[in-house]
Amino acid sequence: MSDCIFCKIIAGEIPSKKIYEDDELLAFHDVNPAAPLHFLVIPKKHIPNIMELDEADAPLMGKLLFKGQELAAELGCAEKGARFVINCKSDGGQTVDHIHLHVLGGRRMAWPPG
Ligand code: DGP
Repeated sequence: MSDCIFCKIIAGEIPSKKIYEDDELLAFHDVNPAAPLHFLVIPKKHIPNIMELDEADAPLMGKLLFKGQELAAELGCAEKGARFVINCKSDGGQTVDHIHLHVLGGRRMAWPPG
């Protein structure tokens, strides 16, 4: 999608600190980290938010979640864990309309979120 920041990151038009890439997924560090480790995993397919997933997207989202787990473990969170978050639309606090998994680690998280 031409005006989507994350599609521009996928296309290389906006730089990012890339962690992982394959034909379906991209992972990169969040520009505004909320924890010592904070990265995003996104599908290359432009899906605006979790409410707009089709059933056919289920394998892709499973792969995305598993990649988030693998990368979190590789980046030091295997023992103590991490927070895995997908914000959705305005009440969910979503600011970029391209579905993304936040992975936050390296500190103890509070619950419930604000
Ligand atoms: P959300 O509020 O769930 O939509 O989170 C969007 C996140 O995306 C937010 O934590 C900041 C991050 N972000 C926004 N623009 C950029 C960017 O240009 N580069 C990177 N690396 N992260 C971005």
